[in-house]
Amino acid sequence: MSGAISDLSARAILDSRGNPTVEVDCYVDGQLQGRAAVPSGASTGSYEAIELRDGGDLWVGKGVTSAVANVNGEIRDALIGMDVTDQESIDAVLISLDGTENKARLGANAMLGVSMACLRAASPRALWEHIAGDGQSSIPVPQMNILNGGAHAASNVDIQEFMVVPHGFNSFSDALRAGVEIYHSLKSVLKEEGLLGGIGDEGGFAPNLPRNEDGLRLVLSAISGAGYTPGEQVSIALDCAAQEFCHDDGYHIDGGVLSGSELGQLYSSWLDNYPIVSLEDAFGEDDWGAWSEFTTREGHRVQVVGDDLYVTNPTRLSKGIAEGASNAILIKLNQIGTVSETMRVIEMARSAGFSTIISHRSGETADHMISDLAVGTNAGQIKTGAPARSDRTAKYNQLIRISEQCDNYASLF
Ligand code: 2PG
Ligand code: MG
Repeated sequence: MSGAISDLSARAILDSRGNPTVEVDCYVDGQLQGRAAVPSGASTGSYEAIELRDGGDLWVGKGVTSAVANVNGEIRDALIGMDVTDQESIDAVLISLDGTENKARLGANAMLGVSMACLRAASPRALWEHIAGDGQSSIPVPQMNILNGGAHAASNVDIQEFMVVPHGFNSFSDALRAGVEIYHSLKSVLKEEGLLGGIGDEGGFAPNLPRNEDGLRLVLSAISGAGYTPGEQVSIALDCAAQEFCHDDGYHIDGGVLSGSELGQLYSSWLDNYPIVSLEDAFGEDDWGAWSEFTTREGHRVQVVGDDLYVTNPTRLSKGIAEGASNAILIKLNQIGTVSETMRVIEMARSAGFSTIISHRSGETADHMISDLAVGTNAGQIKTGAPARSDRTAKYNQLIRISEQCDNYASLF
């Protein structure tokens, strides 16, 4: 939709954890053309772009009044009249207006809300088609987080996410159905073992477990219990979010303290015994040596994914590429704060032969732009939580809609 931005208007709405977040409306030639809402993390990397929060007592310190005011004031004034289809220039103006390295002044939440709303407003057709342009598109293979731990649960489990990856199917709908059946199967398995309790932030079950490895065992029996062949049809992905249990003296896991090398050995034993295809944030965000050691040894048999390690930041990604720290990257719009910068990081990863996984945050809204982004950039994979709770199913449901038009289901191998 070509045309000039005639207005931008932001408000605070609620996210899936009950915290305020920024929603932005973009008007083109007087018409509302694009609306977008910003997600928010819990296990955030310290190198992420800064999410502006008010602090103080209101909203438990999580208010976004100043971020909203930045959109409705300074940002609106700077962008009015710009061509809404010129995403690069819009984002460049946002970045120079902010003037900081990490978007701390205007807030990455304010800036991303605007950047996303403009992307939507600029799309005359389905968003994924607009993003794809003349390029390839595909429906991504999902990583579905069915057992939650770490910062997303009140349990004793250190590993943050136990996910199933339904890769052995010819269509997205078959893959999604398998994931859903396994989610329900896990519920039965947990019930049988007397472990059924709460739900974590991403809609997965959140039991207390004797050891982290029990999560693998339970997910494995959920896969078989649903009638699928582990490893062939459905495999396991983990997001360890290891920064969360990385302390000065080492990694605190299963009641012990391990060095980076020892933790890598523990993961290797899991790779020997379980059909794990992807391992995210296996080590802390500054433990580059452990990352490279592990990727050199295991990168041939597992996807090693940097999330907090890279924070969708080109400088950190280029270090990771140079050092062979991983072979894949998790992509989150709000870690870097604009659409254009996110696109450039996806391109950079792809040129280095890294696989790309487009990701939600643990705090989400009904906005499903990441589904279109994953399809339109031909990312190959998406990570967007359990197939439960509207904030998560919004993304899967958008992929169902898109797959009526796009029948190219990505393959993992
Ligand atoms: C992650 C994300 C999403 P958070 O670590 O990958 O699952 O969690 O948004 O809390 O950083
Ligand atoms: Mg992660």
